[in-house]
Amino acid sequence: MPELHPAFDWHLVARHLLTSRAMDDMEEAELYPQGHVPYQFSARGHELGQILLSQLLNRPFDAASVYYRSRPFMLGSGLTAEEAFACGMARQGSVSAGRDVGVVFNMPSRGRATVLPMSGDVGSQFTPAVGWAQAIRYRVEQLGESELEDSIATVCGGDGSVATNGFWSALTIATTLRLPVLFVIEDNDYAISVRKKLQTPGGNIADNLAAFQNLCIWQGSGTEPAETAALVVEAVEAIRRGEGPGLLRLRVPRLSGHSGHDNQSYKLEEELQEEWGRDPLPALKAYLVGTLLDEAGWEALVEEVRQEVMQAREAALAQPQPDPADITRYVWASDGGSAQRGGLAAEGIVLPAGNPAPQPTDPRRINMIEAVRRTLDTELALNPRLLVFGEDVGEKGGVHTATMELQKKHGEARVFDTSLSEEGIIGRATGMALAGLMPVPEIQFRKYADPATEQLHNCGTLRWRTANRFASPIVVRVPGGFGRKVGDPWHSVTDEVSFAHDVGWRVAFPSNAEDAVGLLRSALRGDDPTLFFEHRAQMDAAWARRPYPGDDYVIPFGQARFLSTGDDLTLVTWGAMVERCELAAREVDAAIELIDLRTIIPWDKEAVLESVKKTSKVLIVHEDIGLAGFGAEIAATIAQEVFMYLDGPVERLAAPAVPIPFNYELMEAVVPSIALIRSHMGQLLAF
Ligand SMILES: Cc1ncc(C[n+]2csc(CCOP(=O)(O)OP(=O)(O)O)c2C)c(N)n1
Repeated sequence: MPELHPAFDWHLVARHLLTSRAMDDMEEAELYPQGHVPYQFSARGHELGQILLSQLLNRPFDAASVYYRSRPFMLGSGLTAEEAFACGMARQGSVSAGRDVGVVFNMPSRGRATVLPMSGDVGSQFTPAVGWAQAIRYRVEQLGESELEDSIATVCGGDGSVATNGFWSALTIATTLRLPVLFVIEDNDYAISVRKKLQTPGGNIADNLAAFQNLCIWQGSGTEPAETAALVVEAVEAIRRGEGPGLLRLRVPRLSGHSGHDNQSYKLEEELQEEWGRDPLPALKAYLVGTLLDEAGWEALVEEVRQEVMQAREAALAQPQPDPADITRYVWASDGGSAQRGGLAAEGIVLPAGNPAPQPTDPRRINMIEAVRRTLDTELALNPRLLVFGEDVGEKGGVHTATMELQKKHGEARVFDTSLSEEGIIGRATGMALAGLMPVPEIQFRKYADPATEQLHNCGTLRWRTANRFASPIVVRVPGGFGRKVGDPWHSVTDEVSFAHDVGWRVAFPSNAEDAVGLLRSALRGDDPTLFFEHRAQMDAAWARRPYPGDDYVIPFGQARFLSTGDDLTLVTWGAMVERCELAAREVDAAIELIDLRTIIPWDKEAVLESVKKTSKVLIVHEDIGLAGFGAEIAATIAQEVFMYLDGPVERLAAPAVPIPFNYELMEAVVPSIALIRSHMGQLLAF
């Protein structure tokens, strides 16, 4: 009689596997056809390895970044069957309060792993997991939290997920930095209907990674209890001992369709039969009957679990529907207070509120780059959880020099270069913030945030999607915009409107050094994800230089600055256009009320509307293209809310819908010029 692997509570393994199976049965046979579960994902065939893994993740800072096939792992990590049903039924008691798909989970630790908020995008789970792993190391080595020493991060995905950018980005980060993270690939041969040979040559990612440096590899059956148990234990222990990172490939069958509506027509009959031959349920029964319990004991357990699952189903069905009145809550920290996990506030850390009055001690004016550098420097000194990173940010000090000397001063663990992957930079930052740090990544130029789009979206919506269980406040510095001497389609993009359209992001767009200090510091001490735009034309512009307003200076978001007041015309702008608007306004013989919004999200609606009520005429100027630019939002708000006060059309002046050109004359023809701003003001004043 074989010995049961001693690392596991096999009774619990059986219970969780039977629970998962009974839930899939009920959902497939009744709840999905009846419409109670609108979107069904079965884990049938995948259960064993997941449940075994869940039992090993018992250190206080262990984390798992899982995917939609991971419900057995969730049950093993403490999610109840009622909660799991409630998730599928989108009820109030679901882990997202009915906001997200039933298998898109999140869960603060219940004595086992913290389950990082999942996303629906395949592959997006990988880079936050390596961020968590890097945060473990940071907290142990830099913050002295030795009790976290052997904690690890794990991340699960299917054979299709190994083709994604996120997988490769995370693998690069994990192996170059030798992070304590285990990649678990549940290889079921298919990504919906696409066979795995299209995901990796030959179909076996573990074989293909054999030559990858700094990576331990294990692979084998995910359905044979003795073999799977030995593999999972070996892998987890090796990562805990610091031998990681590693990749564990478990071969499993997907015994149901990809999701509720998939009938698997693309699989041959023999293939289906072969897959059922690898069902882990009878294999587990054979492993346990005669060792842990007898045949009658097994049957009794099956029946007991079935009864429990039926009760859980009824309890979930009886749960209330979520209240539509709450649906806009939890986009921002201010909506519901700190999350249970993620950011500093969740760990009870309160940073000084700062002083909204500038207190310069030196009248000399610094440029915007120096303003950013000084603010990062003081906040690094104030907050030991703050980290600054990105491409060329470390030794070189950034291609825009904003981080010059910071690595020397604060050390390589806190100010560092990253691999060239924007998805990796932002996804890692998300994982670090979830682990209680304040990451401040730099994206080298606005255009190069493109590869990070998925991670930016998911970071922004994370608090809302988890109904405030988790938050991921990060501050992303993004230089961009036209240069004073040169522009081009790659380095001169602003496109701030797409960030404004990204749910959950605060967006700052300072025009000068003083505002840069106040807004950046406010973001760094805040609890929401923030995009901080650094305009290339303003970085060293004489106009933008100001005295340093002090180490405690903050500007609350959503408060515009009035550069001039007047009754004749309201001029609304931000970023580099503020300078041009001010120069243009000087040349006009009228009383212009010039408003620098300073932040796009939130924008100071009240200041703009009050001004328009007074002047009755408004011109909005921005350098991003006019087509669906942020000016359209402002114009629509004015038209809707103060229409009766208007004495002329709501005018917008912005770039035509083309990229910024390389040739200087062409560039100046695209970016709104002082002359053009002046002539638009003149026309509107004469209207
Ligand atoms: C970025 C992205 N592209 C496409 C999809 C649609 N989609 C959902 S699951 C899936 C297949 C994933 O297969 P695999 O990673 O092998 O996991 P399995 O479902 O087999 O467990 C696809 C294409 C998605 N969710 N995200």
